[in-house]
Amino acid sequence: MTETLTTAAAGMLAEVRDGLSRPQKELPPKYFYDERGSELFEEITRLPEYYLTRTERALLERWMPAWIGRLRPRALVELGAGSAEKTRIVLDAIVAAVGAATYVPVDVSADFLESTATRLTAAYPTVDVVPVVADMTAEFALPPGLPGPTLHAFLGSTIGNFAPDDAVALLRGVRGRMQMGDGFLMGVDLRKDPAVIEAAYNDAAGVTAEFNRNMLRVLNAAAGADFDPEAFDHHAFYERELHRIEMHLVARVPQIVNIPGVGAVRIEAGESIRTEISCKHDRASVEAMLAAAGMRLTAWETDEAGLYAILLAAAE
Ligand code: AVJ
Repeated sequence: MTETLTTAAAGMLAEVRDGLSRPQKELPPKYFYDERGSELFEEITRLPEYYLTRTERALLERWMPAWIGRLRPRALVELGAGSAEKTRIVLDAIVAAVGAATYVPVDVSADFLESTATRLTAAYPTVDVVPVVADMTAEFALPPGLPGPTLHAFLGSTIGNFAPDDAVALLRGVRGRMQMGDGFLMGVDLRKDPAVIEAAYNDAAGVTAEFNRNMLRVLNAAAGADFDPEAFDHHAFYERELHRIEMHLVARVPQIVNIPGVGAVRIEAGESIRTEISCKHDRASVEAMLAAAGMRLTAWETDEAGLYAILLAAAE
């Protein structure tokens, strides 16, 4: 346990040092999510401007019974096990189709996994919950003897946090854990009028701005840094060439941030730290990523307005 914590802390410092020494300073979006960050994200998913979560939920409700009825998976492996709500739609369909199943939530947070496992075990008496603590971008092994076929799921458009090359690397990892006959379920936010996308990341209530600043609080608590979150403005814009939202924290005044193990980092007035990219896709870009990872699309559905897609893929 101590070993894990030490390794994680060292990894964090290396990432922070690395990210803050680039010409465009950046920090990894996984550092949004302490308890407060997860709460803020939950709040984002209920905002009127943030269409992603509710659109994905409606698509899952509409299509899971049919897709699950065809695949008849005996196990569900979910990357970045998030809040359990979207999981429940998939699990409900699996339980309805095949009765019993094994659910493998994969997440970096052991605490989070434990509470998810406890909750789901209580709600699904025929589901065996086997959590795996792992970083989804690194190699990890599934529990041995998982019943097949297995449905591998990556929901919430979290794939958008990865630039195309990194996304393909992640999907290759998924492919490496798939057997022939397994399925891969993913949710992706689609390219559309940039004004609609920008509104989703610049909500009127300012929740996304607080979520963005929360990363600095996380680094203060976890790495002993002395960021002043109030000295940074939230800035989110759609980068049209790269089809992605970029979220930045822009320094209001020049400042020097001290981070033990990293040192003193100078940030000029108006200089920004990029905290997240959220890449938007279309069917062609998704098919290209899948092909590069050794998979092929077997089902694709969008909402009527074409805001969001869920898809199923098979191993080639
Ligand atoms: C959880 C990565 C899908 O990119 O829309 C929401 C995170 N950031 N508002 C997204 C997020 C700002 C979200 N993902």
